[in-house]
Amino acid sequence: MYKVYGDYNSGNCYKIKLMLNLLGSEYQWVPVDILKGETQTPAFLEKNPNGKIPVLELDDGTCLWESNAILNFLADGTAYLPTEPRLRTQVLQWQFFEQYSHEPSVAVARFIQFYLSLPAERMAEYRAAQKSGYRALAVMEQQLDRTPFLVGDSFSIADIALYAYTHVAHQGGFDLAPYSGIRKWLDRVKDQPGYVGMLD
Ligand SMILES: N[C@@H](CCC(=O)N[C@@H](CS)C(=O)NCC(=O)O)C(=O)O
Repeated sequence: MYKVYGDYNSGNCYKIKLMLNLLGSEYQWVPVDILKGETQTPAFLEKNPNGKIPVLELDDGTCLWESNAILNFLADGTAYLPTEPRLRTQVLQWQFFEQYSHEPSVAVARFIQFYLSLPAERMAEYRAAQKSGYRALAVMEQQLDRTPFLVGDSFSIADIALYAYTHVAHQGGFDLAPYSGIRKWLDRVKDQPGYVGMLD
C-alpha cells in the first residue's frame, strides 16, 4: 500500500490524494506539519532531501517527491496520461507551467492570506503574487474557453495539477467571477467519478 506524507490543506499534497481517489487506490496518509518544522527532521530528509511534502513511499521503501512527478508515476498506463507524444507533452507543458507560473503566485498569495492572515511585512509580496497569479489564470482561461479540459477533450493529470490551487484561489484573494471558462472547468473536474475534496 502507498504511504503519502502530506498536509490536507496543501494543494501540492491534495493533487496526490485526488489522483489516488480517482484511481481507487489504497493508501495510508501520514500527516506532516510544515509549520512545526516536521519536513526538516533528519528522518524526513531521508525521504525527501529537499524537505518538502508531498512524498509518496512505495512498498519497497522508494520515496518519490515533487507532486507532478508523482502524478506521472501514478497515472502511468491509465487514461489520465495520454501516450500520444504531442498530447503527453502538452500534459507536461501545463504541469511545468503550474510549477513555474501558477503555483509560485496563486499558492503563495493563498499562504500569505489563508495561513498568515496578511501580515503587513508580506503585503508587497502578496500584491506581486496577485498580479502574476492573475496572469497565470488568464492563460488558463484562454485555453479553457476553447476546450473542456487543459489538454483537449480528456481529463488528465494536467487538470489535477492545476485544479489543486485554482479551486482554492479565493483563499488567496483571487476573484474567479470573470473567468467563466475556469469556473465551468472546476465543475467538470468535480464531476469526475471518484472525486474527493481537499478536506473530505
Ligand atoms: N515543487 C514541490 C513543492 C512542494 C512544496 O512546496 N511543499 C510545501 C507544502 S505545499 C512544503 O513542504 N513546504 C515545507 C518547506 O518548504 O519547508 C511539489 O510540487 O511537490
